[in-house]
Amino acid sequence: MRTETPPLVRLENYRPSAFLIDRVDLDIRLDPHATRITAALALRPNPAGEDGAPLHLDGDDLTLVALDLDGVPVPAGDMAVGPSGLTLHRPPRRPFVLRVVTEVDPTANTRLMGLYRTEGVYCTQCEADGFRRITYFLDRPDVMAVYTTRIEARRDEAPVLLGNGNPVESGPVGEDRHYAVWHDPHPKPAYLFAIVGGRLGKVEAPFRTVEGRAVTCAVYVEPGKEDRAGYALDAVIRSMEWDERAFGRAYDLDVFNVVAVSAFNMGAMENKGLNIFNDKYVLAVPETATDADYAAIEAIIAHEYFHNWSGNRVTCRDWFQLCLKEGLTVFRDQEFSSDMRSRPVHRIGEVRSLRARQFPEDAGPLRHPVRPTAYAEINNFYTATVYDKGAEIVRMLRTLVGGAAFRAGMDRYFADNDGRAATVEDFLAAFEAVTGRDLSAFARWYERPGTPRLSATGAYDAAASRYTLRLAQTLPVEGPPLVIPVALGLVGAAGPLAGVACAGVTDGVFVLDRAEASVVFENVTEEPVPSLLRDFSAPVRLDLALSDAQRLRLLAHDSDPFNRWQAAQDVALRLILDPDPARAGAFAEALGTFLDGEALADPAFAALVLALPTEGEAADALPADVDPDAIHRARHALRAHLGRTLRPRFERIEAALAPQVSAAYSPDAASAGRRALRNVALDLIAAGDPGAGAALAVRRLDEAGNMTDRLAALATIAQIPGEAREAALAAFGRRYAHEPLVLDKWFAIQATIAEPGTLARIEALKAHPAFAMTNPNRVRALIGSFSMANPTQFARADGAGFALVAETVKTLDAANPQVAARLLTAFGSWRRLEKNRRVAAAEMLNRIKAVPGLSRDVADILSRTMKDG
Ligand code: B3K
Ligand code: ZN
Repeated sequence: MRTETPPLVRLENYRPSAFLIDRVDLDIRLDPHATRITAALALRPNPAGEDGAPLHLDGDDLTLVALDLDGVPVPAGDMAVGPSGLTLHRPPRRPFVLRVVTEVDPTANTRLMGLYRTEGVYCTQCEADGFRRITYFLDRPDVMAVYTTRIEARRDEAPVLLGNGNPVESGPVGEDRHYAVWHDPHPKPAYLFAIVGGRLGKVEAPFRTVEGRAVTCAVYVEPGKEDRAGYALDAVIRSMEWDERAFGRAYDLDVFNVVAVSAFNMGAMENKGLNIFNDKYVLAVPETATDADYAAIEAIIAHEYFHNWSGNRVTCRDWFQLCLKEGLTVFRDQEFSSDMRSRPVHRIGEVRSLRARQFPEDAGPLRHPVRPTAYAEINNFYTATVYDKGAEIVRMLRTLVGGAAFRAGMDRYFADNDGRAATVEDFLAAFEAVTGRDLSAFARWYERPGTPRLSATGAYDAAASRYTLRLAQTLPVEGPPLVIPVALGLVGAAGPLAGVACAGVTDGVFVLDRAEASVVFENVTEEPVPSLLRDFSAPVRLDLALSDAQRLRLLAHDSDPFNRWQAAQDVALRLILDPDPARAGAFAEALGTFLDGEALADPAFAALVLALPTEGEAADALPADVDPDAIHRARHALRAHLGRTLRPRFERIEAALAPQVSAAYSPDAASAGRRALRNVALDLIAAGDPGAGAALAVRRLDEAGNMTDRLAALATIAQIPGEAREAALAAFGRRYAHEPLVLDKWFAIQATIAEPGTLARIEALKAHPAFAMTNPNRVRALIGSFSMANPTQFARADGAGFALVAETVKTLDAANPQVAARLLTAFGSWRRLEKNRRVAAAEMLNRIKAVPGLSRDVADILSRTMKDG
């Protein structure tokens, strides 16, 4: 057993490394069970580091074969080797070369960190601390070196050998082996190191950078699946073009490789010149991938590519600065997707996901600042807070300084920090330098945990034609106020009010940098409805008491698409939390008018307006004692009401869209929007009339020419008990028996059926030949979807849902702690449940706690989840 509450690493204890490594020469002989790694490390004392310190190299699960210093074996008495690394007691005070020979077993590596094998392919994952599972090293991001990597393997086992940087040479070794040498001229931290070896097919395309460099871009996949790699390759090319145009960032190597592997702990990894991807985010053809998959592939390809500048050329000084690369890169990929698709529709999607994942995190025991100040296990900090709230901070910064100054600040940041390991302070300093502004108050966003509340009250003085808005901010944790950009406007009975004057509002934005402030609008000739936080200008919770009628005015007339959507969400949320037939009727009527007017003009937007807040969002809006069954019932009743009242509209929409939807599949945003609207309509028809809905869904399943429509129909019928459902599920399972990524969708749909029988269904699916605890995608599809997207069954009052997830966490922890820990975060909101469920959750957490030898990953999440208060 390691320890119950793992020790903390603290930001305040950061010290520069006592040694630096300038060059790394690696020779890696791939072997399924005994891969041998020879590393020549050119070390020197760090002038900024502690003088006279011993040299401690990190290591994890390594067999040390040999160690010599400047060609002389290191005597046993001069060193110590332990489970966390290797120490040289008296290292030289001058530059020297340490040659380290280690051996690892990639086949036995079930943690999927370091060097491992998946479906016979050798690959690596080094972020955050996997390189120490390959060789002994200063495994910290502020130690940056130039790497040359020679990889050798049996030709039949690994005909393709890839490394970071540019290919230098390759050739045969004896009868049946071969080698390849790769050189990466850009100094990088060890977490960006990668190699791949295996049988892989590829598609490739040339790209010429704005600086004139000829680049070959390639996407490697399982042989035979090359036809599924085209969309990802196209997304690479579009990302390269966009980063040149939008941020002035050009690519800097002769090759850019993407490799898809089947077992991967996360989505993808931005290794220099050799991005390694979960195949879920690469492989796509219309028969197996949905519109959402295409959009995710585009976004993640872009995200990893954009890291080449925001993360790789400029990296992080230490892991506390993780948001420096992640928040910024999420912001960059969001901007890319917004340019490729519909900006307002994309923004709504970003906010939905922020509210679904980050808001609950920020309100529960796993809450932490965007820049944490302490961690026990850094891999547990790749969170929605660091990524998505981190991106919101960058977005607010752009709103505050304006587009032109933002671009100038980004240019300055890249210029000043290129080749360096930087901090959040360095980032903000670039914007201070170009704008002359003091951003120290804004910087609090990085430090203050919890979601701020913004409350607003308005008063209209008809005689003076004046409207006064009082804004106040409160934070869950005491402290000085935040700088909150509030984009706003006033909406009259027929549309946004023009000719209104307001001091303190620039380009439609008021900056609230005090606890409270008043905003006074003059020339207001009718009582307005305020439209606040347009485009979701800050990641806060807004308290603004409006009537349904006022909100529905915003839906009908606001100029800001985000707030139009938000208005419908707000009305729906109130109806879920506080059902009322009369108000539901008025809501349905307003939606009907909206659909008549614009559904066909912007189907993607209309589909979002019809998508009610999720059960999770409804739970998140309650202060305590959450009863998921009550929420489910109320939400379903509202859906059923809309389905019945709006059915003629839905049928008209269906008829109008049918010809376009049945045309040849194209993944573009407009076509996806049409499919989305038609599928939401189907789902609401089914909510209102399950019999008719099931029949329609069966017909759609037969007719569907692509996975988007087929899966939507399956998801609809899955929530309607009966023989038709069982037949549809069985047929789908047979049809895609040999398509693991499609079976994942099938697992997920069944895991999210809101019925008590789901537990037995999941137990049966665990025995399905395609299910494997060793593949994170399978676990996430079946168990992760259950815990994250089936609140009534996960949080069953009898505790059986919690038990299922707890059992999985316990089993998985021995093999893959990172995935186990991530699964455990589903318990993050347990204290907000009603009493019986709370007691049941506590019991399961205690059961996990009693398991001897928990990993640091799981022990860390567990101890924070269980901490009082
Ligand atoms: N940087 C990786 C995530 C690494 C997670 C390590 N536990 C992918 C990304 O955010 O781009
Ligand atoms: Zn990233």
